Amino acid sequence: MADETSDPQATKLTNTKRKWAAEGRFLTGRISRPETDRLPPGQHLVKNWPVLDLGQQPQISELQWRLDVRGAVENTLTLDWAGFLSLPQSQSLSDIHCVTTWSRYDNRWQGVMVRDLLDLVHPTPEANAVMLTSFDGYTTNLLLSDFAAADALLATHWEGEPISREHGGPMRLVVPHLYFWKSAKWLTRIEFIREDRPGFWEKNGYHLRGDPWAEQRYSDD
Ligand SMILES: Nc1nc2c(c(=O)[nH]1)N[C@H]1C(S)=C(S)[C@@H](COP(=O)(O)O)O[C@H]1N2
Ligand SMILES: [Mo]
Repeated sequence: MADETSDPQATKLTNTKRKWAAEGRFLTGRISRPETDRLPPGQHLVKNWPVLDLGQQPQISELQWRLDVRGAVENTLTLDWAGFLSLPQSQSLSDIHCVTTWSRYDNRWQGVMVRDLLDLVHPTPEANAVMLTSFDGYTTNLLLSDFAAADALLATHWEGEPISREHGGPMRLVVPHLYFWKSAKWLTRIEFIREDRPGFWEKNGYHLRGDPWAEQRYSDD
């Protein structure tokens, strides 16, 4: 084994990742599920893609667009549209599970993996959760371990096309392993916080975490 301190590849970044791995920092305890168990309890499949939001669908030009990343991080970051597009681009295929009981399989997303953003900002050891804020005033909270899921994506494209305004374009979050209300459309601010606290729907009766496999729909579940 190479001595990690003398390894020229051992950048600050890889050291941070090793530390996270050693701490088991982003482990969710989830296991992969067989295809026969793909639909979470109480869900039904749809082929279309319903639109759900607070009713206000902000129109954000590329000129106005900003993403602020702040709070418990080593490097705060403000990205404009060009800066965001210059981050590593990835693709992922995932299912949508909405708390209103529809699910939609095999959505092809393209954008920036949340993990690539985390590598840039380096959450501090105090960061346990994120509060997300969108251009329409919507907020939602996620544990850092959920936000940092391997398939969580800051998505700009769906099925090869720019995400439409009604579905949260030009950029929305996609966190496939939680109910879709956690996947903020028109995302503009990510704040890393020490203690998890409720966002909009979570204050209005929805579950703080929202795991569809555990049917965490409402807060009194
Ligand atoms: N900014 C913002 N994001 C949001 C919402 C919203 O009202 N505003 N609604 C959430 C809810 S409840 C759901 S089910 C999904 C719906 O996404 P869709 O309209 O693309 O299907 O967006 C989530 N993200
Ligand atoms: Mo929803």
